[in-house]
Amino acid sequence: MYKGQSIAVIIPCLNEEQGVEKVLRSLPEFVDEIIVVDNASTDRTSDVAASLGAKVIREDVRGYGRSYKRGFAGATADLIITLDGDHSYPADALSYLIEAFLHLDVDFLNASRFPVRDRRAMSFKNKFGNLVLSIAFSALFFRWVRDSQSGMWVFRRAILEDMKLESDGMAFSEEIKIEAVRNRKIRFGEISIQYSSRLGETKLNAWRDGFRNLSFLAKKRFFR
Ligand SMILES: Nc1nc2c(ncn2[C@@H]2O[C@H](COP(=O)(O)OP(=O)(O)OP(=O)(O)O)[C@@H](O)[C@H]2O)c(=O)[nH]1
Ligand SMILES: [Mg+2]
Repeated sequence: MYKGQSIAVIIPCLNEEQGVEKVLRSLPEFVDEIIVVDNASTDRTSDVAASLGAKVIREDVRGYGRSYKRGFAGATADLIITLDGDHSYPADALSYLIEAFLHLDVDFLNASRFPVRDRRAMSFKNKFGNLVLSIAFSALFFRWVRDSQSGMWVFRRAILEDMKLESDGMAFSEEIKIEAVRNRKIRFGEISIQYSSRLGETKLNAWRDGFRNLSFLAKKRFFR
C-alpha cells in the first residue's frame, strides 16, 4: 500500500534470469502484488522470480503484448506499475513515480527514458528509432509524447475497462498510450526517469520491431 492505494508491479520476461533477480531485489516493501509473466523462458526466470516471492504466470504463446494482457487479468490492485525484467528501468524509484502520478492527478503516467543520461544505456540506432516513432505518434494523435516506446507506466487498473488493447507484440507499448491519450476520460501525464544498461540479451529486433510499430501507429490511427 502507498498512501491508501494498493500497488501491483507487472514484469514481462523472456529469458531474464539475471535482470529479474535484480529488479525483484530492488522493489520497495510497499508493493502488494508482484506478477512476472514468463513466456516459456528456457532459462531459470520462473524459478528465480518465484523464489523471490513473485507470482509467476506462464503464457505459452510468445509476445510482449500478449504477456501484459495475461498479467493485467491476474492483477487486483488499485494501481498497476510496469517495467522490463532486464533492470534497465529504476525499480527502486517507484515512490517517486507514484508521487508524481498523485501530484499530477492523472490516470496514466508514462515514464520517459529521455533525455538519456547514461550514454551506454541506449544505442544511437535505438535513440533515433525512438525519436522517429515518438514524432510519428505525436503527429498522428495530436499529443506530444516524448517516449512512445517506454515500457514503464503507472496507471489506475480501472481504466483498462475503457481500453481496447489488441497488439500481442512490441507495439503494445505504444497502443496502451494511444488508448490513454485518445480517451477524454483518461488523464495522461509523462515524467522523466533514469534509464540504464540492461542485463542479459536484448529481445528487441530494432529494424523489424521499429517498422512494425510505425505501421501499427498508422493502422491504429486510420482504421481503428
Ligand atoms: N513475456 C514476454 N516477455 C517478453 C517478450 N519479448 C520481450 N519480453 C520482455 O519484455 C521486456 C522488453 O524487452 P527488451 O528486450 O528489454 O526490449 P527493449 O527494452 O526495447 O530493448 P533493450 O534496450 O535491449 O532493453 C523484457 O523484460 C523482455 O524480457 C515476450 O515475447 N514475452
Ligand atoms: Mg528492455
